[in-house]
Amino acid sequence: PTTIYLKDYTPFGFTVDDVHLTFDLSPNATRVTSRITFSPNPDAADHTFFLHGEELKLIRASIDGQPVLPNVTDKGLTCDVPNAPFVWEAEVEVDPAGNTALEGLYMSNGMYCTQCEAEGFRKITYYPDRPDVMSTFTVRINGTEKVMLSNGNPTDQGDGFAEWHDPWPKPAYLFALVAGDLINHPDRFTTKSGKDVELNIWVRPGDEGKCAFGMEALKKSMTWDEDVYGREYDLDVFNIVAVDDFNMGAMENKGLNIFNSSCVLASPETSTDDNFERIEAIIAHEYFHNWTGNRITCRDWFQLCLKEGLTVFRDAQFTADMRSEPVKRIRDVIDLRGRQFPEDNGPLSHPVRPESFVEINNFYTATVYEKGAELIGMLKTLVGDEAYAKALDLYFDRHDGDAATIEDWLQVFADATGRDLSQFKRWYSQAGTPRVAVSEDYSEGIYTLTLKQSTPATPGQDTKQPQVIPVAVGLLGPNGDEVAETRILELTEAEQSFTFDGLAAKPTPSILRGFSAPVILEHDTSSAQRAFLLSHDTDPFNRWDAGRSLARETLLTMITDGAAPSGAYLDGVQAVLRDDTLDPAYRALMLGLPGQSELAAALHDGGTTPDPQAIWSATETLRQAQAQHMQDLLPRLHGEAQVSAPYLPDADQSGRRALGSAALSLITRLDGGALAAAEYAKADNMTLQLSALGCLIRAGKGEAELQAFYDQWKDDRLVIDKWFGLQVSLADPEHTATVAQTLTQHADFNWKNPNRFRAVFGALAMNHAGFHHASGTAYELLAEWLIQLDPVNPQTTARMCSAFQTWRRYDEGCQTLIGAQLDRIAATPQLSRDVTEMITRIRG
Ligand code: DPP
Ligand code: ZN
Repeated sequence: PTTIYLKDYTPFGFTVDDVHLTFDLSPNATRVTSRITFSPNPDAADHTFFLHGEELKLIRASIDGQPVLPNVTDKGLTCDVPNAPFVWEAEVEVDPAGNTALEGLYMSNGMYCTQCEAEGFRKITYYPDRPDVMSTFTVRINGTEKVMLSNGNPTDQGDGFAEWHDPWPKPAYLFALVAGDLINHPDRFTTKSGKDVELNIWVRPGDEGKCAFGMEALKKSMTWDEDVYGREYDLDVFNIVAVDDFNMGAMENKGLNIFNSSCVLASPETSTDDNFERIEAIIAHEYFHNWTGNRITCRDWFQLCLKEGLTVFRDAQFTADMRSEPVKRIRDVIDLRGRQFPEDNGPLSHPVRPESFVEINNFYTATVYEKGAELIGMLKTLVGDEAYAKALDLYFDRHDGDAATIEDWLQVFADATGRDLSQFKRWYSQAGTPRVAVSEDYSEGIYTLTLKQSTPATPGQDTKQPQVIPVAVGLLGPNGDEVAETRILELTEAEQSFTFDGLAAKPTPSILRGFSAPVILEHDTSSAQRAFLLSHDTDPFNRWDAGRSLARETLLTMITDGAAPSGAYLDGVQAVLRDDTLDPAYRALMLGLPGQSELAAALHDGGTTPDPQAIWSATETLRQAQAQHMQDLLPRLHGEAQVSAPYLPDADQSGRRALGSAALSLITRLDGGALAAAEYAKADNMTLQLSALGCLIRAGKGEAELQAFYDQWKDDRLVIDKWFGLQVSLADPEHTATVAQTLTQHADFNWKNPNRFRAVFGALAMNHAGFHHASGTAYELLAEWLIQLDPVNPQTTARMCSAFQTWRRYDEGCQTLIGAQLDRIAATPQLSRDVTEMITRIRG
């Protein structure tokens, strides 16, 4: 396979002035006719006329009306062309019904749809399928489907056809087409400047009752982007379509967003509070791409973080504004530590802006998205809110209509603020999670904080340069009062000291407030100090994190020394949970424990080989201790969930349910499931129903409820995904692989549907002790199914390979077992480029 490098970028030899596409739809033989005006690109040195094209049957081609015979390979075609503007026409045939990879034009439940990011358009027609080639598109769809949609505005429609025109030049990855028997949930929105926009969410018949929440989220997103970023919508219509078979969450195609149905359809009976919050965030994310991604796109795929990091950052701001800022921040950091840190500290580690790839689909990662968003947050912290706003205005002004780079992005900040960002740029090129070691000194009223940064070697990067790390620090006095307000320390050297004076006594530092940088803090501090921060810190994030680090510390000593659960932790958390003035959602987060994979990483970092079984047992023991310790408090916490008002998936109600559910899971450890069974029986929304069912499964009960749940929901595919996932993720480690294996035999296990495949195998990989069971059966089961899925859907298969990325942490036995499965996958004939790259990188 060919490796593509950032340093090799050259512009395409031609510009595209306009694109006309005609689709004659037919399930196995859709004809696509393209008419494209090309002109020689004066900025390009190479004028080879190469058009990408894969899995296409070329019927005919012509230039300026004269038939031509291009040179066709399995990657595309070349052709001799005039040294002046010319009109290229081609007719190709594609097979949407046979397209199981869900890339290009394919069918899902009898409906036509497309996915072109990153490189799917080349499976629709011959084209320069690269993001820096932008053009207006005019599309005609001929077919018998009731609804036929494409990008932009509708221009004409009649019996058997529909025409669309998108006036905004766009790269081909933003092209979309949908045709099928769909029903719309319509609404309208008036922009700030008075433009009337028609909004639609299109779904399969039967799903029309699950669109209202998504529509509200869309309107809120539109208002928010006007208010906060000054960005208005720019077409007459905005369409969203829900599709069942989809490799990712959703796609921001211009004016025609296509969503995995799990990321848009919602109802209180079938969706949990977490589903609602996620749907709201994803709708916002895709909508925000209209400016950060579509109006300003990426020059090449190495710049993916330019649109994704920024758009994730924007959707996080939106969620914080709609709900609770500290709760959103804590949840994002849990996610970052749970998904991005393992990636950044293992064989798949790569910079936020990668410098090479074999298959770009393998780089839609937590590093590009979530660490990419952290970089935007740090930039904002470093320059301040006002300068950030000014820089963003300049970015939109200067680059509207461009295919831009990270250099362009940073230049805007440099110009708007006068700041030199050359050191900041290292965040984009250096992979790995920086460690920041803290030491303290106090004498004669002066407190000195010494910070030392280092980043471990990552694949291809043996040594690292110091990065600029904004460390937000506040100081607390002995009685818990804040004696120094939050100050941003800019750590730019390998080691640097910062002083605070005028202090009457040695303070307790609260470091990395709000998680001001995506680093691992190494601070050798006593549990008394952590407990002190847990009860006094004014920064809600650090207060939570103090509890988290106490939990981590006690779990680690339980695992390594067989110690008993720490009283300081149990008392400290109990005190926070008793405080009714605190947001229930926040208190629910306080009850959480570090993930078992995170504990494995911490052990490995400290030089101990993690034993997944021991980690699981310690976690169970600590949970049991929590339950006993808080026995008297739990009924009151559980009572928080009893909301008498009609169900609303808002921050207030969902926080109360989260706390109630966390309490129920502890109560189940004491009463054997009596309360959970009662709660299950009376639950009238999916959040409470699923949490009660989860408690029962964890307690080794709930067989009857599982069956009842299935019977109740067997016709709702999104709920049945939950049914599959829950059984695997909560299975006892001794039986996890068997449970997963049995479920793959279930009549409803439609493995070609990515949501269903992920429900089982995503959950298998997440069940840490079950996945890493010493028998190796889970590894074997996953490998077997990855091998089966690869020829059908390489993209989803490759994504799931990352389950093996942490394999070098574990003992030799595990490594041998996983190594054998990696070898087995690698030896599979005709393995896809996607999976080949993943396995090669994971094996190292
Ligand atoms: N660009 C999509 C998103 O992140 C994924 N393909 O919104
Ligand atoms: Zn995105």
